[in-house]
Amino acid sequence: MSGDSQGYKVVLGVIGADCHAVGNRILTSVLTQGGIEVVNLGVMVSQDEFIDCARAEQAGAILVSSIYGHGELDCQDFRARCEERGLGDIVLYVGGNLVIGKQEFAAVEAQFRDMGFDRVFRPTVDLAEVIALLKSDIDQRRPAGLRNSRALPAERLSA
Ligand code: B12
Repeated sequence: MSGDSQGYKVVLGVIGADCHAVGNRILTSVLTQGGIEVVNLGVMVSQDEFIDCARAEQAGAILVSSIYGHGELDCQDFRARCEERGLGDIVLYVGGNLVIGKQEFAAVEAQFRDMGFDRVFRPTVDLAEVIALLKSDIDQRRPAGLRNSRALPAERLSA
């Protein structure tokens, strides 16, 4: 794996009042090694902090972690907030221990997909798979002429 970001830039953080920091550091390290530039906001990040950063950095995706079990509450209306702030088409991923206790992952996945997340990951996900999906999803959201470039559609920048 190379460390060259090839124009793939993401904003990463742990949402809400969640202070679990270890997975966040691992994600940053593995994604960076996998050719993705990571702007890491660390822990206890609000929805607007993710969105402000994604706009300022012209990122192709927001990656939300939630480990302490309050993901549903913290992520509520995240996609709608992105839309309000001009990032309606941004790739939105969420992963971690999203709900309290043990629940069927398929149900959790369906719940977060309904909330507007493009992909939902369990804690044991293979991060090599995440890297491949991320590159493909970011490419698909870009206009053809801008594939593998950092530039975003002009309408996003003016919102
Ligand atoms: C260490 C730890 C703590 C430490 C955190 C220290 C720190 N600063 O990091 C302390 C003691 C502070 C703590 C506190 C709490 N904790 Co705690 N903690 C843990 C513990 C033991 C390990 C977490 C860890 O580091 N895992 C290792 C990393 C590598 O794994 P990870 O975080 O899951 O991240 C990986 C994946 O989830 C995935 N991933 C994560 N996000 C994303 C996002 C995307 C997009 C993708 C693709 C993948 C992905 O990739 C990561 C890297 O591999 C876990 C139990 C466990 N074995 O997991 C409990 C655990 C997470 N804690 C738990 C709880 C409940 C709490 C508290 C609420 C307890 C309390 N009552 O106070 C508080 C919350 C405090 C807060 N405000 O956040 C529960 C959560 C339960 C749930 N979700 O249902 C767990 C699971 C323990 C349990 N079995 O009950 N905790």
